[in-house]
Amino acid sequence: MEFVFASSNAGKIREIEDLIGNRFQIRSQQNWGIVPPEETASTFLENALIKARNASFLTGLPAIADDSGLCVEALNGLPGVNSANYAGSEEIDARNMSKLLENMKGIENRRAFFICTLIAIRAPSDPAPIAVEGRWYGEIAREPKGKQGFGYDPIFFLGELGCTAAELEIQKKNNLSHRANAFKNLIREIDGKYTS
Ligand code: ITT
Repeated sequence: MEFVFASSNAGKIREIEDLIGNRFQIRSQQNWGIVPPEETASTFLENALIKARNASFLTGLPAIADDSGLCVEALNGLPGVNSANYAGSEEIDARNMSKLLENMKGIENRRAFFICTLIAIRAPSDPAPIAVEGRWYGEIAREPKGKQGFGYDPIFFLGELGCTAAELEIQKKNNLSHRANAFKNLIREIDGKYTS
């Protein structure tokens, strides 16, 4: 079965290519030159649905969308659905991290989690989307460290490993991450629910 992946984020696309392997075919919406829709909703679930419907409508294919972000306990879940644009409309990872570190100055509770919500639909009008999620718990570091990954990985500290997510090789991140867990759930659901 072939899906369009409703994302234009190069970091996500790299990770999901590794996660999906050859279980089913998946091609980024960038292959069709699709302009990402505005993510106007206040939940990951709704924004994933907006992206999946847009890509499915424009390609005529079943679609998978990933809406994800970082939720910080002491900031009541921020940056949350605005993780990509936390420091402004241009997505620049370094600026987003600086703003978050600035807002965390003097805060001792550093607990946070990444969340990945995935949606699969067979068509834009699919009345029964598959929806799954994965979470990854850690802490906000005091300064960025590491060069792997993308987004907030350099300031996402994993206590049990003693390093940030950006210090992990992609395969290691893909064993542990919110996206890895969500994709495991998605593959199980698709195997059980889609027969062709
Ligand atoms: P698409 O909508 O085109 O997929 P996007 O980057 O706008 O790309 P989201 O709206 O889902 O995607 O925002 C996700 C943001 O959350 C992303 O830009 C990062 O800042 C952050 N994020 C999500 N997963 C992450 C990860 O595994 N590591 C680091 N940061 C992550």
